Amino acid sequence: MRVVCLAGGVGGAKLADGLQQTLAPGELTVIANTGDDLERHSLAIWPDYDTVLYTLAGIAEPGQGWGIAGETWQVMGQLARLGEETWFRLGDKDIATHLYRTARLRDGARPTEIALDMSRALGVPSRVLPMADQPVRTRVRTDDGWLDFQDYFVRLRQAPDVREVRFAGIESASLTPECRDAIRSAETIVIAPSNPIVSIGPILAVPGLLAEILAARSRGVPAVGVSGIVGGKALRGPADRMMSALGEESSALGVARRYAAQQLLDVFLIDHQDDDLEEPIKALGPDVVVTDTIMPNASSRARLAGEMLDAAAVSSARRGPAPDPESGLRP
Ligand code: FO1
Repeated sequence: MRVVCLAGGVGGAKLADGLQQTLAPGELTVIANTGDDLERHSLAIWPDYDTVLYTLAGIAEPGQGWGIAGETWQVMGQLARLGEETWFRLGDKDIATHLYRTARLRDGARPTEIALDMSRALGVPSRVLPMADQPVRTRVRTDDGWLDFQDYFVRLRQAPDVREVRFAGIESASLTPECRDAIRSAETIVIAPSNPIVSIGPILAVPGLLAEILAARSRGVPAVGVSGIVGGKALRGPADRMMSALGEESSALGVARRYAAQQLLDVFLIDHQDDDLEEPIKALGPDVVVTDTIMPNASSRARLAGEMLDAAAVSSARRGPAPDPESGLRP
């Protein structure tokens, strides 16, 4: 069962871990958001990618969800003594990742190549791919003007209202052969419970990527998503406030509307707390499964991942073979 999972940071990493537990080695490919990437202290930092990588390698810091377990903070402490701004905190072990990556980039390696080498080195049985090899930077417009994403997210603790979101550089980004091949050979596409605007949004905005997913869907490959907004609140991060500020409904229905508008969903999983949204979401097109979507531990990650794959298989069997692209008729 070859699965492609589109993922942002912590929520995406948890679901990817559940999928990795459920699937055989090599069957999972994660396409990770790179819009959150930044350069600090002259180092190339890929927060969402690293969160997924560390989680799948079993070395993620369990409490905060990002960074490496058992970190020390000697380098940050010394940088602070030298008068550097240290609001974006990099642990000592994490810094090794950024040093390695920055050197490889300087030597001309492609980000995807570096990513695959890193996941191999850490013994990860899945493929974790950056969404593109070209730099894409998410920027948000607040009442005080445009901000880099991590300025908004970490330095300002997501306090300002977001009026507009832009993925700088997206027009020059292109689908990598690795992402294209993964989608072309996928038997199920999974959309993780990540922020639909700034985590899944940039991935879908990579030119050619959505078209590949839609082509897979038209071949009968099911696409399954799960809401990261439960009871109107984001499980983590600012997705709920962002959706409201952008005039969208901050709920599982709001998330489903986004994905359904892009023809992305065969089936959508929502939490028991949102069972009143089942019918309105079904009216948008996808099948709906109401379940427990919160993942407090490893076994709940595997359970949710398994339920998503089962729901995708049921939906695909119910819908039958894809329509003939010429006639629009099902065989
Ligand atoms: N998040 C924070 O809230 N504070 C930090 O200091 C911080 C540092 C950091 C360093 C490396 C890394 O890979 C992630 C880090 N994150 C930090 C998480 C990150 O900013 C966000 O979780 C994502 O960008 C949002 O998906």
